[in-house]
Amino acid sequence: MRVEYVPTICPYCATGCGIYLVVKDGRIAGVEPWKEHPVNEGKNCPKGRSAHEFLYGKERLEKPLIREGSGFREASWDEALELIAERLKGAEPEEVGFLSSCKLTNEDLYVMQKFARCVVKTNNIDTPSRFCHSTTVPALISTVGTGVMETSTMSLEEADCFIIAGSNIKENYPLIARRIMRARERGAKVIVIDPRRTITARDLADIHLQINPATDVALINGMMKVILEEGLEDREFIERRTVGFEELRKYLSELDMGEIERITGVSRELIREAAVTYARAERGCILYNAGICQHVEGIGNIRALADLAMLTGNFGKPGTGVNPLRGHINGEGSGDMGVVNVFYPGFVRVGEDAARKFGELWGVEGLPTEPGLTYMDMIEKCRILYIQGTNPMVSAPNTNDVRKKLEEKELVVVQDIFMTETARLADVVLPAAAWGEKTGTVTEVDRRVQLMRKAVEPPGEAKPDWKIVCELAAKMGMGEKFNFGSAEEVFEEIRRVVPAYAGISYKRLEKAGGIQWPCPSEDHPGTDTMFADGKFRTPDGLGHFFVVEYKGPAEPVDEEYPFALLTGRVMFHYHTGTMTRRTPRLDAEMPSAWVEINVEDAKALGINDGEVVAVKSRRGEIRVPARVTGNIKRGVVFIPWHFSETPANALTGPIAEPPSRMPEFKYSAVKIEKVEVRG
Ligand SMILES: Nc1nc2c(c(=O)[nH]1)N[C@H]1C(S)=C(S)[C@@H](COP(=O)(O)OP(=O)(O)OC[C@H]3O[C@@H](n4cnc5c(=O)[nH]c(N)nc54)[C@H](O)[C@@H]3O)O[C@H]1N2
Ligand SMILES: Nc1nc2c(c(=O)[nH]1)N[C@H]1C(S)=C(S)[C@@H](COP(=O)(O)OP(=O)(O)OC[C@H]3O[C@@H](n4cnc5c(=O)[nH]c(N)nc54)[C@H](O)[C@@H]3O)O[C@H]1N2
Ligand code: SF4
Ligand SMILES: [Mo]
Repeated sequence: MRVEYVPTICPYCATGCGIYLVVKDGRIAGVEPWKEHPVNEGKNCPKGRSAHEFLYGKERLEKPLIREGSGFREASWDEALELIAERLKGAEPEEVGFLSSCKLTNEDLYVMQKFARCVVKTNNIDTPSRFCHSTTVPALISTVGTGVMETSTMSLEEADCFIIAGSNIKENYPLIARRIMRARERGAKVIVIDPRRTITARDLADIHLQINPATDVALINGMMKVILEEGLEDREFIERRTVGFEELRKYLSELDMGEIERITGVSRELIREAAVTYARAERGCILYNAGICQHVEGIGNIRALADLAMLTGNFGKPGTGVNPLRGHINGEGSGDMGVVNVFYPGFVRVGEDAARKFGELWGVEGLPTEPGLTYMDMIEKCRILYIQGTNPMVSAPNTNDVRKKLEEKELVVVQDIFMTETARLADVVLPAAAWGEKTGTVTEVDRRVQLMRKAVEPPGEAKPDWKIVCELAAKMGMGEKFNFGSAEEVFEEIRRVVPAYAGISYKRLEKAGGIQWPCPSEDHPGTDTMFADGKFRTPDGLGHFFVVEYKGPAEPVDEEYPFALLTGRVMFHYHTGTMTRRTPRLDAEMPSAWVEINVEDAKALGINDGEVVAVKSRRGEIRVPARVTGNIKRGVVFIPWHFSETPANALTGPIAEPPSRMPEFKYSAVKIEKVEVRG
């Protein structure tokens, strides 16, 4: 038997842990630790340890499929691509939308956006980053000039105080949590802001601010008020490196701490303790994620956190900053590659200049100059949808409505590795090669570009995503612009058009741990810490304070819908479950969903632990067993959203206005009812 060890990167979260794939006779038989990999040093969480199993899961797509009646028939690649090309040729650019992915490689994504812009001539392209960090990008661009993690996973150990806001990091980034634990062993303090007493709060927090959901702005304003009252602000930093402080100071001085206590549900003593602990730190590090981002007022939440970091001068050193935790394996890369309705590759803003610049680089005329539609707006408005590596029937808000919209479309193409809930509604299904079956790069949470290597052949006729799209371009008469012979050739073009990637090559990426962008030239080592040169990336190089007023959620609880529903994740599952629920070891750990409810609330409703209850919102209803606990606040309930048979997103709904168009996954008004048992 031939055994081979192929070094690669875990396909799940954006931590980007290294693993070895053990290949026996052309099949991946297991995963082994990659001890020299600097991110995880040979450790992996349960998902990483079983990362190969889903490849052999049921419903793996192996052939193109075309709808016939209520089912599908197999088709040749030629026939399937011909059909799509004909429909695309007959459509106006604004009628077509591309829902792309944070799961695919940079090469796959770059080719997809190039197709949308060069062939269809539309900026209607977006990814589930819309649901993840669409609030981060405008918030941090307006405050510090760029929406990226400012330190690195490894440098977290240099921090002496962490604020972990709206992230259950111990479950969702276990190998990043390990760095925080190490820092803590050396004396670092940890402040966790979360309405639930999560495993993160339990195991990592010195101070847990168990706030009412959607009240973070009030809390952070309260913390800043304390810092100013105590004279703990970094005056020199504020004067030299920022603008807008005076307005903020004045606004904060007028706030009433009693009111802040009432809104947040956190005592002023605890707010004070947290504020002083952070402000006194040498290297204070803010890490935030979905609990902060996924709100209609998410941009405000993040601006307030940036204010807090600027007030205390926590920038430019390893282990500092206001750090968004990109979640998906290639969430960062999807933005870098321009798979966004408002950015060409390299975050060049859509407009006349961008169209001219990329028109010259690509040798194509008439590139689109107007911003395209966002994820949910494409589902609403486009006649033709090309859905690649995303599963909106489970991951998008208000899934009952998404189903209706998809059913009304003239053409839905789904390019995935499995027959997903979304693929079942498609007209054409295209089988993609998965991780492990193709080569390509991904960009992790800390701007770390890494190489994923092909270990085995894809099943049946499945092909790498970039290749499928190149073949479709050829069918549309644009083959010569998509004449790539390998993923590496695509990457060479990426290097030419994205300056931050210019110094990165496949050769250099053979090194464990990859390279962090910006990396402008081949002799550049990559960038561990942003802003180390003393300048922000704003046009004037300064940090911009914002006055952020507390506004609250879009759909506050009321008498009819008295509970605030939070949705989120668990360690063993990943998003819509297409991969982890096809991994027997993981599914056995956690086979179904539940609703977490406070002991007192359960008592008042006469609900016992384990009893199935109905959870209803204005948009839908699901039935799940109650998990009665003291770890969640009164008036708040939590449902993990990984389980499509009990879809949490049947309940969610409100979406922010532009620019973020972020769904409020972290607050929907619901009611909980006992389910009548009929005898
Ligand atoms: N195991 C696993 N790991 C993952 C993923 C996965 O699906 N499974 N997904 C990856 C992706 S794409 C992402 S984006 C990340 C997400 O990572 P996290 O942000 O850690 O994920 P969530 O569990 O969605 O939400 C985090 C916390 O926000 C809290 N929260 C809810 N509302 C509020 C609020 O109003 N304020 C505050 N302060 N907190 C609130 C919730 O109680 C929850 O504990 O995880 C990544 N890692
Ligand atoms: N209620 C609620 N909803 C949420 C969230 C929440 O906290 N609460 N979080 C939101 C967040 S942060 C995110 S990031 C989104 C995630 O939402 P999605 O990205 O839509 O969810 P995934 O399950 O990761 O979907 C990835 C899809 O890609 C497919 N796939 C995997 N590998 C490949 C490949 O190589 N090629 C192709 N073509 N396909 C592939 C998988 O089978 C799967 O169908 O969900 C959002 N939705
Ligand atoms: S922490 Fe993330 S990248 Fe690391 S093994 Fe777990 S899922 Fe994979
Ligand atoms: Mo995400």
